[in-house]
Amino acid sequence: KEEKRLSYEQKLENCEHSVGKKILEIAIAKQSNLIASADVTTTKELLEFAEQVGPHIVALKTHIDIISDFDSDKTILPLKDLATKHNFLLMEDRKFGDIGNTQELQYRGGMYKISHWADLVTSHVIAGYQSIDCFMNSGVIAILSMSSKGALTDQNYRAEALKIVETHPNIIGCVAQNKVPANVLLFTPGVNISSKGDDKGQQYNTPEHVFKNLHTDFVIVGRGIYKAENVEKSAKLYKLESWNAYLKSL
Ligand code: 5FU
Repeated sequence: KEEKRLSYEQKLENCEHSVGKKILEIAIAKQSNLIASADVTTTKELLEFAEQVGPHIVALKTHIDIISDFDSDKTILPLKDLATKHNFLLMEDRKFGDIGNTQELQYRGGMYKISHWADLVTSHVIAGYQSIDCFMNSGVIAILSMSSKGALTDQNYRAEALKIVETHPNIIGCVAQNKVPANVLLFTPGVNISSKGDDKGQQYNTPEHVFKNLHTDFVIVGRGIYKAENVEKSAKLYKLESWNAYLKSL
């Protein structure tokens, strides 16, 4: 018999990390499990996008280093205000992948000062357990496997990575394309309703597929929303499809 998935309420009871609790509380309050990926390249586009999708998402995922006119006062301050206004978290998809000392410098310093504003950060765990110690101000989402064709995250790698995910207190969950134990929050990118992939190796599944087969907790949608003709409408559609797929998977 198939193992049942846990509800957000059940996961909230088991969750110990404050940011993990927060994202679950937002999911329950907004009836949303959608994370919008804001892969736009100017501050203006980023803020407009956040304003449009804000009411429908639990978190806004950024690649802050693709913003061509980044400025902490003009980019981050208004973004934080929008996050407060619409009750969503900021998730920087930095995919750290270095030794702890270097990651600490990248996380706290440089021009982006990620530790000052990111509620969540993504990180590989390829450098080992201790490399994750430096992320003190954010919840960490570990990369277990990737959505692109030919990714090297094979079963052995995933099994070893999962041991770190399940034991490191800074880690709240992981990004993966496979099922994970019910106590780990699962974030799944590579989600699109109308496309199967792109010509650069990206592969897409539907919300229905990932909730039913992977027991995903949160879907991450980029081009399906920010490239849509009507961004707000598309965010709403992905929110409803994903929430219904979650309810069906219970
Ligand atoms: F870890 C991962 C992964 O395995 N696949 C991804 O696509 C992260 N991503 C990110 O999700 C990627 O960097 C994009 O920011 C986003 C997906 O965007 P899309 O436009 O929906 O393909």
